[in-house]
Amino acid sequence: MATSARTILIGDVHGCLDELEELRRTLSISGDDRVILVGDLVAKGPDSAGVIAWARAHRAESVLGNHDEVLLRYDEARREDRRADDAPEAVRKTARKLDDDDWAWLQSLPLLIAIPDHHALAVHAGLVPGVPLAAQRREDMLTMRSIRADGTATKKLEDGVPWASLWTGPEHVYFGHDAVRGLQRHLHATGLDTGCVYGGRLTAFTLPDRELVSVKARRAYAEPGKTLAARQVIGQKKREGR
Ligand SMILES: [Mn+2]
Repeated sequence: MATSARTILIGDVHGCLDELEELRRTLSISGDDRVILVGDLVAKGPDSAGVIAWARAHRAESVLGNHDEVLLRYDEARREDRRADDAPEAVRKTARKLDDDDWAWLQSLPLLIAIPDHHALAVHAGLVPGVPLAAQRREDMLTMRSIRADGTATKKLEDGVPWASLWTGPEHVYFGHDAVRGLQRHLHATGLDTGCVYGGRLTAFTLPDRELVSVKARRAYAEPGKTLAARQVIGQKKREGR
């Protein structure tokens, strides 16, 4: 099977190294492929440092996710001798495992990656429809999920509609960050966070074939937030015909 010249986008990994490696084998990812992660490589899962090492070893690109940024801010505070002692133990634990090259790589992650061959963009959380790329706010790109009635971005799910449903292009946007909505396939935007770390799946989308490939989580590594937990109960009741 010819596997050259693919672009492969991968949803939020959150330290799920085993599943990432299984996805690599399933897709026969090689050095010819352009691999782009949509951010949140770290936190919540079993091997955050391992995922960073994997990305560097396979020359994968990634946009910055909000959890990747938490790690960077911790390191910054620590180096500037500001108060870093209130950081969660999980953040310190990952930080202890990273070397200088890992930190340099993390610091180099952009908010946005252009994929001109496919008229596409990758961003962690989203983009505000109607706002030029250069005027998008950093905070929105890292944390947004919905658009309110007044057109502004919010990280809250229920306070508006999915931003991706309003995005009109021209570039197709690939993103993560929203495990509650899970796989989202809109006309001009595709959401790839299928909650692997919560026991869901790790999902990839390939270009130009537009093939959706995912692997099942070995187990749930983290407790989902309230909204996701509630949706899972609803989903279970539906399956059981209640
Ligand atoms: Mn996120």
